[in-house]
Amino acid sequence: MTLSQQSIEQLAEHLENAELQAHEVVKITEAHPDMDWDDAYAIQAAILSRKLARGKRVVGLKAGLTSRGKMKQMGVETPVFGWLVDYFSVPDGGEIETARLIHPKVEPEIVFVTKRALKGPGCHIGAVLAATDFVMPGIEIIDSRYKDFKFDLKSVIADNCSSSRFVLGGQAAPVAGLDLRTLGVVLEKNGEPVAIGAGAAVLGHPAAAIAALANHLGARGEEIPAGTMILSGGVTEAVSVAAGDDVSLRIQSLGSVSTRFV
Ligand code: 0L1
Ligand code: MG
Repeated sequence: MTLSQQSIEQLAEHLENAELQAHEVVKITEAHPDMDWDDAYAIQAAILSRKLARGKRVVGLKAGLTSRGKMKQMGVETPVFGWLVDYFSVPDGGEIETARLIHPKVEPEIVFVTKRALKGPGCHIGAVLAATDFVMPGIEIIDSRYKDFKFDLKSVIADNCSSSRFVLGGQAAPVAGLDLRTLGVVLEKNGEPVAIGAGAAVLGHPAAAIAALANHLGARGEEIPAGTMILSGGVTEAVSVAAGDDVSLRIQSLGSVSTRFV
């Protein structure tokens, strides 16, 4: 690590204020070009500590930048990982207050819920499928706190991977009998398809994103607990939204989920 504990806490406050006050900031690597991966995840953890200290609860985890579409869109090559807290959750069909966000985008996700703990290193898709209780559709709303949604990997990790809101819905289905690679995904904005894909866009198999998260946590002596909800990453590139937009996601065999930006 290159940053002092004091800098980590100051950067966490700076990024969390940007989220809570819905304003853009310049990417933090401009002022801290030598920060490393551990610094970035330490800032992310310090933002979470601030929220936990105010009584917020972790309700899930996420992998991001797991599809070629997303990697190409953001000009990066590696998946990233973050956490989801209670107030990020929006009910299926519910409204999202656009004024509380900066420049939101939506992305279609295959969501996993575990029934057994998963621990790396060496976690693989077989272990993930054996430990999965069910999968379901989810819309993730990402909202980078960085100017013009432009960042490098360390800046975005520190910003908790642009996490902002999520909507779960549709049908919860066990993975037995489903080929998650060939599940068709259609994201619609105002009734028009705007992004179309299939599960294999996520690291070849969406369970690979969950295995990557378990291996990432394992390297830090942590695990994915049983009963954890995990967003496996956008299947397609993310789509910008504005107040007045209706968004719905259909995933083959898993039904649909929707939200409205007001
Ligand atoms: O969920 C995601 O894929 C977001 C990862 C961070 C990069 C971004 O904001 O697109
Ligand atoms: Mg995502």
